[in-house]
This record gives sequence, C-alpha cells and structure tokens, in this order.
Amino acid sequence: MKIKLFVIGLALAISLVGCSSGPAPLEITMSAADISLDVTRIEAKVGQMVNITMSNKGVLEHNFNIDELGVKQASVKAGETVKFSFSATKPGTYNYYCGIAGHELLARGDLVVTE
Ligand SMILES: [Cu+2]
Repeated sequence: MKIKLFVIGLALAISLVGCSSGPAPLEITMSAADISLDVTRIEAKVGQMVNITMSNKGVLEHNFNIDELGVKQASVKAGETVKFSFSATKPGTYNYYCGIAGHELLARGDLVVTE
C-alpha cells in the first residue's frame, strides 16, 4: 500500500513539473537592415517565452517594440547584437516594429499568439 501511494505521489509530482514548465521557449534569430527586419512573422503560444537575438546588419540604428506587451528594446547600433525576451498572456496578433522615426512601416512584423 505504501509503495502504491508513493508511485501515485511520484506520478503527480512529475505531472506538476510538466505543467509548470509550459511550452519550450521559442528561439528567434533576427536581422535588422536599412530599413527592414528579416523575420516578419513569429508564431508563439500563450505563455511561451520568445527569446529574440537581434543583430543590426545595417548602418542606421534600429530597435524593437511591441506596444501591447510593453516591449521597448533600446536602439541597437550598427554591427551590434542584443538579446531580449517576452511572452504574451492572451492570444492575438501583435504588431512589432522599429520605433526609429520613419522605420515603423518598413521594419515591422506580426507576432501571432495562439492558445
Ligand atoms: Cu529601424
């Protein structure tokens, strides 16, 4: 009887660990150029951590913003690479863009988050 309870307890512990970890993080490598982003669509799950490695391959500065998620990555100078992360708690399509004046319409993309 004690062994059976132990096995049930162990199974419960394993399933709880499985739940709390959620979906594996999404690794995205992105390049910014003058004036574009080479990744224009990112598909993620609710609660999934999105890890971005963004390299600036251009001459101008570029940055990365998602207004609805409060993502405001500081500007990246030419030749530099930054890493940053975010996740969404609700499904939806979130616009991301470079906030440097005049870049928003060209250097942009959609983060599509589903359940
Ligand atoms: Cu830009």
